[in-house]
Amino acid sequence: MTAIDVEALKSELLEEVSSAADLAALDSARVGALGKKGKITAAMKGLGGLSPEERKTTGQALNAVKDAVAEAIDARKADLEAAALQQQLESERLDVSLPVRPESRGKLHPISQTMDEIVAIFGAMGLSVREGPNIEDDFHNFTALNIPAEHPARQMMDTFYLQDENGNPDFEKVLRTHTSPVQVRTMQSEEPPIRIIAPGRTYRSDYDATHTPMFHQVEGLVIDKHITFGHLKGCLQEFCDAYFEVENVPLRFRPSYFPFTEPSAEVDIGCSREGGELKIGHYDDWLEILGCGMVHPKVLQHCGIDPEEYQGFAFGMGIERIAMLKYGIPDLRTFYEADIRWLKHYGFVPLEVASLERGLTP
Ligand code: 2U9
Repeated sequence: MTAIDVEALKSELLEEVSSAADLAALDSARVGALGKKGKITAAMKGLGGLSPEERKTTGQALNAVKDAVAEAIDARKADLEAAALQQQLESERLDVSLPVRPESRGKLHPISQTMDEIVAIFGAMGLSVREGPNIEDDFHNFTALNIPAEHPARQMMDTFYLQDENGNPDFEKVLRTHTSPVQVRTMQSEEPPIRIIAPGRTYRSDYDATHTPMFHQVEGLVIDKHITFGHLKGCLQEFCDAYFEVENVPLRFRPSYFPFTEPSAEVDIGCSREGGELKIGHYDDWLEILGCGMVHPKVLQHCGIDPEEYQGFAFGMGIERIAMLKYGIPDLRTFYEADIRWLKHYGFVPLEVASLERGLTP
């Protein structure tokens, strides 16, 4: 066995380590030097053929080479990792001086805004919100409201009748035609005094320029021991002044008929349509905005309230209609077209919540 040229082996291996261009090349240099089939391991195996003296010195020298190569690998690895990090920092640099991209904010739909305003106004008068199911039974939508079977009001309301999956003819569910069933349910489950409003979706099979199959209503109900038509007038006057932001809006109560109220009235507000522009206030024209009346004694009875002891008033209005009046929206159907340009134009800034203290509209 010839003597091993340890120095030559050392410089060859160190050269391989220092010339490794990346971590993968460095790893193959490591395997080639220190691995099971690596050059140092092979040289160690060759020691057996040397004289005892040479074996000792060469063995020590090979161990020193092994340590030197391992150390060089660690150092090269640290260099390569630092270089990779530096390169990543350069290529992923953030320019913090760039202005932020403009953020596109959503808007509140005019229906939501109008509902919030209505809730704020009646809330300040002590009425709180109740909700109920959109799918109703015949009793809550009709019978309790003094609209018995065969009553013409059932046809007038263009009801959507629902079927169960077996086509059972006794299945009597409907899409609610008004939010009145919410008040029926409240009277059934709560004790007077009752002071509530019921805003929500309602459904009628009707579609033209002024009717859509789904629309929104808000109804109000106040039940107590000595409630009069005077309370109704005061409540609606306060509502109209606050909602239209006009002091003492002229109100006109015209006698009308609803099965669930007696007496019943339709309410007009004073307005001017001169020059094609609608103005609300003390002018010589009138505009219908809502219906109302004293709750019919039969309705109180159906809901478990003694009409000898309690009476109350109720009112109802279409939310789209009063939103169109206040915000100058000319066409009902545009409420449901989900046209983003329409929403940007007629929508409201979210989080600027309607309140009487801050002004209803931002
Ligand atoms: C109960 C008792 C009475 C609610 C009322 C009206 C008059 C009314 C219409 C306005 C326009 C519906 O959206 S619209 O088509 N509503 O005119 N609503 S009194 O009366 C009730 C409700 C519930 C238990």
